[in-house]
Amino acid sequence: MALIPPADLQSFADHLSKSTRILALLGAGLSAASGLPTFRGAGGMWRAFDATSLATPEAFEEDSGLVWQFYSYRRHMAVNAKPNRAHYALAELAKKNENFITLSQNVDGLSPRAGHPSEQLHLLHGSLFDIRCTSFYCNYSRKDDFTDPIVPALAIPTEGAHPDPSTTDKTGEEATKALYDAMQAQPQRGRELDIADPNVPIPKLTADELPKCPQCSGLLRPGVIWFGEALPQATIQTVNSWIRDSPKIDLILVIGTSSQVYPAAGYVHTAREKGARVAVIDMDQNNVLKKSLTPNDWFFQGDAGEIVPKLLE
Ligand code: BV8
Ligand code: ZN
Repeated sequence: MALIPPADLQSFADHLSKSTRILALLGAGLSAASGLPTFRGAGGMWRAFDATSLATPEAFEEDSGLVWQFYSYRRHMAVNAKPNRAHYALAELAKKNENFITLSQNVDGLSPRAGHPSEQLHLLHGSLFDIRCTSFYCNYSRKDDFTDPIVPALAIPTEGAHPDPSTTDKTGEEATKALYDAMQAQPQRGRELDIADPNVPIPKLTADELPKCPQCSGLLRPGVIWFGEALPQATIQTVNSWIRDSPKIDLILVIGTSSQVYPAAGYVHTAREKGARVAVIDMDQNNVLKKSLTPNDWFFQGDAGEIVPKLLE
């Protein structure tokens, strides 16, 4: 149970009640209570890969099958997760106060699913459920595609569904036929294998098994912003004009983020420059922002899933 010192809760509640222009910056820690792994904590490793090393155009260029399996796994996890009480509390605050906007680094789709008004929710890093074409001249994209798996080859492997080729003593055509027959003989899919487990063999997918553009047959990619890619222009413009048009920002809530990723993390500094008091909600006592806080700010240590609803009720 997260313990919030009563005096901090009181001073925060007093300030919140007097605040009009409020910002929230969300990170993966907000969705931890929904069971989704964070990037840099324990969940930051996917198989033997550092998740951030797969979130790059270079990784996709090099092995789009591997990167698609990483994203298909995260789509599968996110589509089966539920928004937690903190997602709902932020959505309720946005409904009550049109001068409250949320900047989310999360791509898991949980804030939109919690009913957060979309004109007050800015997804700085895109969404797992937006898909777009990689062909240079093609502008095909689609939003909110929750199909899971998005193509059959990206289904989460299950026990027995892929007979092990090394078990057949046949070779060539005969072996392929034997494996195909074994596949057909599988009565139903077995237990889902934990494809995040480095010991589970990862299927080698060919380019034609990956999601294809219905317009130009080019390779589709997840509609997220990878490292080295610019954040969505329209989103940044909207957020920056909201900040520019704010004579003063009263409060910024910084929830479940290690504040390592820019330009997103830079919004804490921008808000402070506009007079905002800062409230950090994080599991980690040593969150990098902690040392920059003044006695006018707050640091609430614990699970955002528990603390945020308490702070906003
Ligand atoms: C850009 C989408 C320029 C994909 C993500 C060299 C070359 C190019 C760029 C750079 C460079 N060096 C630096 C940069 C900038 C780079 C960057 O910041 N790198 C960092 C790592 C140093 N940024 C970029 O590349 C950005 N683009 O700069 O473009 C440009 C300009 C013009 C033209 C061309 C280019 C793009 C950055 C976006 C990258 N995409 N995600 C995907 O998700 O797969 S970032 C990724 O990290 C996620 O979005 C994630 O949200 C984000 C931040 O991580 P956090 O959310 O903070 O998660 P983390 O695990 O780190 O922390 C969790 C926190 O929660 C912890 O504090 C933990 O204690 C806490 N917690 C855990 N459990 C709980 C909890 N708190 C509360 N309750 C709990 N239960
Ligand atoms: Zn296309």
